[in-house]
Amino acid sequence: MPADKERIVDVFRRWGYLQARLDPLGYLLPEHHPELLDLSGEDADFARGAYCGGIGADFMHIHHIDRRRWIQERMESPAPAPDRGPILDRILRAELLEEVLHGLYPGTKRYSLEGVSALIPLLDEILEAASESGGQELMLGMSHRGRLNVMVHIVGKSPADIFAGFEDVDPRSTLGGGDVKYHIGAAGEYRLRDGRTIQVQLVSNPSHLEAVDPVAIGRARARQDRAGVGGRARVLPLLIHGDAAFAGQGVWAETLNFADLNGFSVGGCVHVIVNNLIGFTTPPRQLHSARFAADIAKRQPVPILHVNAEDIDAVIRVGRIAAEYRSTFASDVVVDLIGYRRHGHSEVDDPTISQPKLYGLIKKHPPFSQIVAQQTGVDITASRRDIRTEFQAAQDEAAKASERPSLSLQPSYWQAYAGGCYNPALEVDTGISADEIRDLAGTLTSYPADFRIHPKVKKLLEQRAEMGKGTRPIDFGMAETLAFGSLVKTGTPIRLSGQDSRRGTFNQRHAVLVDTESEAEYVPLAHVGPNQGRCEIYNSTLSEVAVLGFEYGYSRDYPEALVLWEAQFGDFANGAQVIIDQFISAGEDKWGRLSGVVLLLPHGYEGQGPEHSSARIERFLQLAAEDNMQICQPSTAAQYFHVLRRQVLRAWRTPLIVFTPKSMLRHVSASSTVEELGRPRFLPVLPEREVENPLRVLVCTGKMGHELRQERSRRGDSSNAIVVLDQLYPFPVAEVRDELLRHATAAEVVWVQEEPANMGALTYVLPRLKRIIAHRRVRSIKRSASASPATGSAKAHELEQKTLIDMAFATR
Ligand SMILES: Cc1ncc(C[n+]2csc(CCOP(=O)(O)OP(=O)(O)O)c2C)c(N)n1
Repeated sequence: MPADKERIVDVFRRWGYLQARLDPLGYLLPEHHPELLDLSGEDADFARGAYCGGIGADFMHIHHIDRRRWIQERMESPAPAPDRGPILDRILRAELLEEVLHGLYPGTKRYSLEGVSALIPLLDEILEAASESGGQELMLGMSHRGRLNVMVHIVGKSPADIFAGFEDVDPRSTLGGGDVKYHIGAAGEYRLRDGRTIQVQLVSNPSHLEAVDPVAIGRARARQDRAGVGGRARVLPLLIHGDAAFAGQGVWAETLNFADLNGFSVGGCVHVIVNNLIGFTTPPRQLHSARFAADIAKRQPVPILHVNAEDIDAVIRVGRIAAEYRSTFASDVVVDLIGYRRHGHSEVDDPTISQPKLYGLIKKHPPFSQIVAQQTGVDITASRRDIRTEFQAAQDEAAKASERPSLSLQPSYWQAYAGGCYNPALEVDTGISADEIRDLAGTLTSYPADFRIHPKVKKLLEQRAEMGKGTRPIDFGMAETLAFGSLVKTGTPIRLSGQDSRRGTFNQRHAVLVDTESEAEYVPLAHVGPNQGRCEIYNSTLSEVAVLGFEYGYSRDYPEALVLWEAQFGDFANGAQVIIDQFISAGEDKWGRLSGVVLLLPHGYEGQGPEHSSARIERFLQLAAEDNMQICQPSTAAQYFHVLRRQVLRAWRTPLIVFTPKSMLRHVSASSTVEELGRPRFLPVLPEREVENPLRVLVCTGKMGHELRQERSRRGDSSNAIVVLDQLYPFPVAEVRDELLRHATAAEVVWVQEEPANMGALTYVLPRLKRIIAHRRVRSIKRSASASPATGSAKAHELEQKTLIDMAFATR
């Protein structure tokens, strides 16, 4: 291109999208950028044609010159005209599905796609293009808007299955459980033009907008890992967003940050914003500071392709560019499909109250199918009638159904695993022999001869080697590496991520050794045996919600693996509360979908202040019902070892919440022997071993048990038995009863916790203890109820802790 032309076209490459004709209703007016206005002549006309039509390509922020050139080339060459006939049929079907539902079920929410029905042909084109570069599976995450339509036209569900949701057949089958029809996940097959198929997974989704993003990406990564070489091309992740949610919800931006990270990348995700230029009743100028909701994607070198949802040729062209860009550069790409919303937010909502002018305009605006029919000169009367009849028949079929249809089968890799209530028959032995420990310890504490090890790490590995030989007590760090090592050795894959997890926040893990001169890495866990499972331990981004969402998603498609997320301190886990509440706690109840994800949450009152003390045991206990999770606080290294191995060796798949120690990590009283790791199983209750015929039984969990024992021996006391609950949920009723009955001389049972009265396990444990031992007095020792979990003063903490322990030993 001559230099002069290049200069002119370059201005359009940079700013042309601001003058593109993007909004079918003309609300989003072209912005008159002064640099563009001044340009005229043949070259400017050419560039204007390329960059100011129905596509607004915003890509000049991408610093990779090859990627910019690739887009330029696409935008500046003529695009082949698509065959509009079949496209019209797809738009007509999408719109008629909504119309028929509207007529049959007035006053029912369905979150219609009308106004952005071009989504269906857009997805068609993305899938066609993705399949041409090896795509065989689609992992699709989306919220409510157009979801039912996508289920029929992309996931391949029968319309009768969708109508059954409106008929609400078989309500007894979901009493207290299940989910609304526009949140439930589905699996199906998408048929390509040449008859081949793409397997589609539509991820179950809560109402919480964008929360599904990291879950879908984690699921995609798991399926890509399962597929092995070529997995990134094989599994296409695609997220559909609302414009308001895209601009407003941080979880999306946190998820985008995974794009190029070794442990989290999925080789690019195609994002589609179904942009109806409104969020419920709120217009764009109140929803985002930038001109476009999509602008937040510019935080990374990701192209944003705005497209007018009523320019069908442009929509098809954008679909192809997006899919090909993803496969060429393994990059994310955003398609901003700009249309409108024909009805209220849901169909029971009146939009004329907040947007009277806009909705006056929309009422007069013809459906997109009519516009395309006119453009193509096709009479759609007969097709309309035939498609309506087809949908009507589907409704008849649904009305007669007696059973709620299942929208997806679990993939075959779930066959060996069970959810539901705890079943003791699924228990397996988790101990390993002293020989195995010695062998593993040898491998896990060695490194290549020329590896320049850090002196502190060298010492730690030497100590671990002694632990393996039984000449030194085994601490938590060693117990964990032995658990991981023994599992990967027998083929179980392990995936752990969290902030600074490779070294460990408390300098306790050292899963990755770093050469002091070259910073080369060595992972002993990757060298335990010839046919070992993958052991992946990643430092995560500084996010809770996106990282936990990702790992939960990963666990959904990798039941054979031990998948763990570690919070830096358990206090930060509430940044991921939506994943805990909406997926981990309720996923099985709402969607029948299982996960064995493990949360490692450092917890304990050690004077480190309000945000480094409490993982909020009380919140997890409040969520616990129907055996939806296991909540444990292993108080010794051996208990930690067994609970980790139990989680994956047993066929029961339910999430595991582990409150992990901090100061106790290396504390000798929490350390274990080789024999304790060889014991068959995890013990939900650690019984009293020293005191006979006590006057009282102190019951507690975690670090408290060690502190109470220490104080007891300092006092030379023999009247208090100390019983430690290492599992809080499912509550080990039988074990607690046996232990309390064993101490029949004790007149009272005292629950002791370090958390304030409104926190910790108090309100959960007390009634259970009372129920078990109705005839004895049950009381509790705890900090006073408090708005903040812990004091900010280390000295105040010590005073409090001392008082607490004194009170525990005080007789009333
Ligand atoms: C995290 C969260 N906050 C609030 C809501 C309530 N809510 C449901 S839909 C909606 C508007 C969404 O607008 P947009 O993202 O543009 O999608 P649209 O419905 O317009 O397709 C809101 C605020 C929600 N579901 N999730």
